[in-house]
Amino acid sequence: MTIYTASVTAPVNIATLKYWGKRDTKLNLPTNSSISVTLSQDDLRTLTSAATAPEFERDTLWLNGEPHSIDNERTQNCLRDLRQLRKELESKDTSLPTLSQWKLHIVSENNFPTAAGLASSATGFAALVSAIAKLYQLPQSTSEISRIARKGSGSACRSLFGGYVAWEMGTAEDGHDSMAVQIADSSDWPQMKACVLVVSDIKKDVSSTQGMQLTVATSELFKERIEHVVPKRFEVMRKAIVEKDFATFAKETMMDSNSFHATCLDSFPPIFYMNDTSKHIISWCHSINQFYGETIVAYTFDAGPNAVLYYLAENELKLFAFIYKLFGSVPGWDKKFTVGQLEAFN
Ligand code: 2P0
Repeated sequence: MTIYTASVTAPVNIATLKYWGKRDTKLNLPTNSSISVTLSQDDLRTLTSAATAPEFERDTLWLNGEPHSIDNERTQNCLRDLRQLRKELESKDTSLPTLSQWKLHIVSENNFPTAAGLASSATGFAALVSAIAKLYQLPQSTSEISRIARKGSGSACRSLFGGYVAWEMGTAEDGHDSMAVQIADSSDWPQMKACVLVVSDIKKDVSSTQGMQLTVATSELFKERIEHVVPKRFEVMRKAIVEKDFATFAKETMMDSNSFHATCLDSFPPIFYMNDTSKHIISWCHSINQFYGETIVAYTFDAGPNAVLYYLAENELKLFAFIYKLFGSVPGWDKKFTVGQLEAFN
């Protein structure tokens, strides 16, 4: 039996300008563009292998050693799009094996705990889509493939690139212009580092999908955010990344985290993702910047209480002298990462 296989890894991305709100829940089309930083794959990643053969009887998926249903709409949408692209390739070159007609066996594994609030759906769908795109030898660009990953999970489209990444919301109803693009490579600003402060590894009680729909439906502040705040911030943050202007990047990152959590609080009933420890971390970051008389650290929080800090390598000792003094140094609660490169999946 001939089995065709391909393996890829997909890295974690942490948004500095948050995706929060969908204008189309089926296609995962966002209400605003977002920006993220991709962490190094040496640290956090999903490894996915895809295999196909004419003898395979059904599509199967194994996640972290457990069989997992593939019958959900999001996964089916991704598989359908990928098979369609492969089919187009096969119809142009009839000597190609007909992989588009065969079933897939997919095995996926994270090297970080799923519940730690580190966007496992993003890396999961990014790796799944990239692995199959590689298996099918699709000629499409990474941005084009990111459109398919987006249908699996919105933030997944950003994990197809390394370095500094924008997800452009697009305006088309069919979502063909809603995809990820790279703003800068990790080598363009290699001094940037990130640290995750694990405040809690308990799974969040309001999922991102539920939370963002509640915000869209009930928050007045949200309208102001998507119409006026984010479009301006997107341009300022992109420029700060290109110009390696840490003070501006940090200020916009912190303000955007606060803006996103403010819209959560403004939802009805309100959504609380941060806890008291998260709020202490915010206060202390401002105190640290004030103490040094310059911005050396930025915080950001996703849909959970864990903090991600961004800082430049040259300030690591300055920052952690404070962090350990304030919060102690329990082994493993602070995890430091570099910004990651990513090889093209094809
Ligand atoms: C982000 N988050 O930009 C924001 C910030 C959480 C807070 O993307 O429904 O898991 O799969 O499209 O991508 C989490 O949302 O939501 C998220 P779906 P997703 O990273």
